[in-house]
Amino acid sequence: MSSACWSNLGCLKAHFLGNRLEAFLSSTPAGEFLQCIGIVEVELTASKERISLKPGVESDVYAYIGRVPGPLLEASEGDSVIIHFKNDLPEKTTVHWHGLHLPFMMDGSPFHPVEPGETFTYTFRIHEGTAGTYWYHPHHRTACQVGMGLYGGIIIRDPDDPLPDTLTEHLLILSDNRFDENGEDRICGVRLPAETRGRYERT
Ligand SMILES: [Cu+2]
Repeated sequence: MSSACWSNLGCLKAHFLGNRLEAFLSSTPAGEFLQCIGIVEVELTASKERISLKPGVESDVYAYIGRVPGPLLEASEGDSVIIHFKNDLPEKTTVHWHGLHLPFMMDGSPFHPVEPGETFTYTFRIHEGTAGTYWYHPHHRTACQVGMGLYGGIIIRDPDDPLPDTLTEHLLILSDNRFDENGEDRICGVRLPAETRGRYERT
């Protein structure tokens, strides 16, 4: 099995499974490819963008590589993951890898914010027994930044994935973006009613 993630670094991931490796090599420079075996290495930038989430209406959103939701991160148990993160937002942020077991420093907690204009490289290994579906999101002003569009899916696979290749997968991400009918932000830029404030600020 081989798959490419969203980076422009070239190939990102591959497994040695007979001649499928050769097929991958034929379209990718070998040197670049060999560096990536068992490694998922991607670039991820958070930035403010203006996009349409609803036909005919544009909103100022927070996006990962210009997308809401952010790109899907795929890895397998045993892989090493390297995320070159850049914060192009006008405020601090983090990337928290929700549900994955990894070192505290790499967990994108509120204790390790990435300042505007700064970069941080998240590195961690995917443990055995992790296969499943997860998501990533910030942990700085969490409700606001998630509500503005910062979230994306993660799929971790068992190297011996029992699902046949012929099966088509669809990942469904349901989100509760906070914009009004005119596309205006209704969570970050507004003062929330007192009765709801704690609920949002303490998440
Ligand atoms: Cu979370």
